Amino acid sequence: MNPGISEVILAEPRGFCAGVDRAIEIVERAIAKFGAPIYVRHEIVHNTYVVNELKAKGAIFIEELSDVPPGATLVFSAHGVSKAVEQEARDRGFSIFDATCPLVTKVHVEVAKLAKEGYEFIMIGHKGHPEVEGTMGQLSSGIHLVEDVEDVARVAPGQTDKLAVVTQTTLSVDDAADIAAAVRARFPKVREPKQQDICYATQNRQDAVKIMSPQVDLVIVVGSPTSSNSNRLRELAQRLGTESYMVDSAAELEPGWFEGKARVGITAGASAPEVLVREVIDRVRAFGAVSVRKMDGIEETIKFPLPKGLKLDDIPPPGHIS
Ligand code: 0CG
Ligand code: SF4
Repeated sequence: MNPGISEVILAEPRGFCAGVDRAIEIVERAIAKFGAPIYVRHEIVHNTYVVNELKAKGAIFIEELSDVPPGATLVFSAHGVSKAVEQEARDRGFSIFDATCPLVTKVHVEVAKLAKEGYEFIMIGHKGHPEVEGTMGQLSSGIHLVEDVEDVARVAPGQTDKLAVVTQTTLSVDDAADIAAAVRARFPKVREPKQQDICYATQNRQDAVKIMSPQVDLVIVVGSPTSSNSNRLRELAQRLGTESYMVDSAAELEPGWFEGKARVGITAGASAPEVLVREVIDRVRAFGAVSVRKMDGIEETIKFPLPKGLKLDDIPPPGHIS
């Protein structure tokens, strides 16, 4: 019990985005329609709880397509895949459902379109992240990754007349702007996306943390360690001068964090389910919080359609890609 905590403030918006809702629904519908097991390439979204729930329902998560048996149904994760992975999955004859977020696909489409026009790309993103591998893997060459401003000084495109910037969708909005400015300074003719590639959900959750942080003494972010957008929320609160921790579940909360903290802010990454937020609130109440207040914030109404073939009367043939 910590008598110091007077109030919990909930960030708005927080938690699931439209791309995550859709990706989870694709796996659930595939299981309901075709029966378990359904294979999923990579964690469908970067959340331990979501992955464990889907495993319990009959999903099998794999990284290598060689681990998927012939004739199986395979779902690509929300983060997207490279052309090589897509081709290998087709060659192996799987029934494929693509849960790539439409906002990631939009970046893939832009890369393919500009590449045909002779462009090379500077991609702003985190090395090794599956979305970066998927976007860079839309082309066999000509995409150069920069992770920070220092990388911009080192990057060596083959030409600079036709150069375009693309970004990972889940970056720090402020860091990406700084890196893009450095790219612009070094390559003044560079083409930038009309609308930033950083998605609405990443932007809105970071904006909410910017409003919330100065009002609280501690920020708790619900999210898994692998989740880029969740990590960015914790990092942002910390940069704004508010002590901040990211937890995968309420069990990870440490009582010591709350000592001397009157107001506690809670948010959740785009892949973190609300049930975990509720459990965190309950535990913070048990530590002594008196009231829970929801911040005012943007209401997100965006929803993405499901791929064809997942309605109950619509069974696709083997080897299709939807
Ligand atoms: O934030 P990243 O890209 O790591 O993904 P996560 O699965 O956490 O969230 C949304 C998606 C895709
Ligand atoms: Fe799509 Fe953004 Fe959600 Fe990723 S975080 S799944 S890009 S809406």
